[in-house]
Amino acid sequence: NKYKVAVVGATGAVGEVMLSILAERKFPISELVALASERSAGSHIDFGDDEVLVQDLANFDPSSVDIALFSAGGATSKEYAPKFAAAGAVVIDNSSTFRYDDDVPLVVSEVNPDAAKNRPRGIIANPNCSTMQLMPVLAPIHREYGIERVNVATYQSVSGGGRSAMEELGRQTAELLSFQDIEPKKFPVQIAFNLIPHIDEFQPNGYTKEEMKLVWETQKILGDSTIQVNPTAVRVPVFFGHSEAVNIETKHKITVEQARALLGKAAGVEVVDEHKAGGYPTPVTHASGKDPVFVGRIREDFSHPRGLNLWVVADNIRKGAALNAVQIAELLVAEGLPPKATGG
Ligand code: A2P
Ligand code: 11C
Repeated sequence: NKYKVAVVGATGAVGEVMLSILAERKFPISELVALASERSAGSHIDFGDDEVLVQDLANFDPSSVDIALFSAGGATSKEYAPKFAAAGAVVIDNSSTFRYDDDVPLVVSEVNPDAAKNRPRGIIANPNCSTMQLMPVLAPIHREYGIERVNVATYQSVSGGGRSAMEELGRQTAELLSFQDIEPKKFPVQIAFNLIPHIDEFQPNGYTKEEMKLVWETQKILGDSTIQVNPTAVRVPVFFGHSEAVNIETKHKITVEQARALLGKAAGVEVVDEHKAGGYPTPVTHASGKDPVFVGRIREDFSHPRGLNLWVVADNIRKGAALNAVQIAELLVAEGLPPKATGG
């Protein structure tokens, strides 16, 4: 089977990587449709060895699309994802619009792939990048040792905020190094040479939405609403790769050796944990441009009888967004989703 695949937001930071991962993994495509706003309609973007025309989403007829990968912001998903689903496409949506709806599965391909089969609205949600990279690490530990509580502080790169956020870090860095004044636009305050403990909107409880995503999504994906999550989400002046300092409390004690053995065979996870300079993952040295989630600094928490510390790093645009979306599409291929057009 070959499929007509639409990428909505194809010119964006995530969309561009979706295209390259679809080509790299040789996804069975009969036709690739690149969609964006009228701003970039008419331009061309790379898809493998070819170039494809970018079309205006607002004027596009989705009736022949089999699979649509959406990464064009929440408002675009809200308006157009139901239209694509009503036209018979399976939508894999990277925004937070549908993630918390009971009738929309939230899927990490290595963790809960079967959830993707039950999609009454024709929509499958892709988790937020900071939850995404935690799940392949926490799921095997939860299965064998029972996780009761997660304390997590994130160090999130600017690419999570899209192209304009990356441009802002680059511009501010250059301006400050040449003694010019800067004017924050995309971020609430200066991001270059700074840290910002504020991602997405403040909630009535004083947490940010980015922090609450870690709570809601962890419980939904691991299928256990008793897991307590205590999050702090911070933006850092790094271009690619989110990092997380994670402390877990388990029902049954897990030792460093047991954690290394378990994570060493976990799908999508790579352990980098040597007690020497550079023997740990960093966004630049390990994660950027790579598929796995990297785990290091594995330590028993000497302040708690059943506590474990982990340092988790991944490319937020790849595993955190584009790669998992393509892996969900691969689950559809594996389940034998019938394409609308045969022989394509
Ligand atoms: P465009 O290039 O036309 O602005 P990023 O997350 O890197 O900022 O990218 C956002 C992506 O979402 C881009 O591909 C952008 O297209 C697309 N996009 C934003 N708003 C819309 C919209 N209203 N309709 C279609 N695509 C949109
Ligand atoms: C960031 N995690 O790093 C965000 C980007 O809910 O899909 C993705 C927001 C989301 O800014």
